[in-house]
Amino acid sequence: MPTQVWINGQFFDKLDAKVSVYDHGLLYGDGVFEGIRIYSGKVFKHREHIERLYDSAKAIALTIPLTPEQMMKAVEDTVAANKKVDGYIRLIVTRGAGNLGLDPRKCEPVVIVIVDDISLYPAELYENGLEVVTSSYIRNHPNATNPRVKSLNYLNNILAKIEAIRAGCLEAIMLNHKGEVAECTGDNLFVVKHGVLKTPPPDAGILEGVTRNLVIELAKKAGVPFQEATMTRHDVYVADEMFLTGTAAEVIAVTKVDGRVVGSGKQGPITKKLRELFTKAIRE
Ligand code: PXG
Repeated sequence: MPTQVWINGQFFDKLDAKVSVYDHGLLYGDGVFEGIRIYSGKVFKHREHIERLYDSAKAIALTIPLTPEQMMKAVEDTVAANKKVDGYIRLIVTRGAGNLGLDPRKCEPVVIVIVDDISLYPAELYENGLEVVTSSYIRNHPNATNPRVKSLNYLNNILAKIEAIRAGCLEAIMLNHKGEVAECTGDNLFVVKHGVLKTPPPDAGILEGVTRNLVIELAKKAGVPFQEATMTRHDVYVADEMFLTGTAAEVIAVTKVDGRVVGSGKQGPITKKLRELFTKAIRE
């Protein structure tokens, strides 16, 4: 059976799952989304993702035509229809089809649930770590399209990603308008310095990642000293360890930044420990 995509309450075969060319999600990137994992047949951190989706929608004045409970059921139904045990859910709410103008008042929101697979970084990168560069594109100013909103407008991040790829890397660190470290193009960033785990605070211009929050919780439980900290590029250059977190990447070590070797040049001990705790958490 082809992949079944849920659109506004109906299932469509993948190739027949379509939206209007007048949809403001396509025309203007007007909408919000979530990326969620399915581990062992369970939707991972389902409520956290749904909550963030509704917060994102509220922030852009988009009323989702379902209650959170109905949304969760649509997700569960789509997972079941696709018989997915391990996979990836892309939940999208677009402003919907309107006319060719920015005014969203004629738009009827479209809710889409896609259940498919996710491609991981090659396994050896989880052992050896990623090399990253700092992007010349800064993260969006919080008074523009706020990074705390997971909106359909990812052009800024895509430009940073292209820059990373051109530099021979898979990820880029994005700074904020003050020159402070924010996050990567689709992952949050952590460093370890003198045994203390640090990550930028939400107001540094980041998406407050579900994986980020889980890793903080795991670190605290394991007794790893932790603080949210404002950081500059210098802090990542001189870090003892560095790693990224995200639904797609999970927890992955970074071993080189702008050509500088991070710590020992290998996945560090605290990163390793947190990766193990994360792996345990997704199995539970
Ligand atoms: N920052 C940004 C800008 C993101 O887009 C994260 C941090 C991590 O958040 P979570 O909640 O996932 O821990 C994200 C999430 C993809 C993909 O296809 C990207 C994300 C999630 C899932 C898939 O590249 N980004």
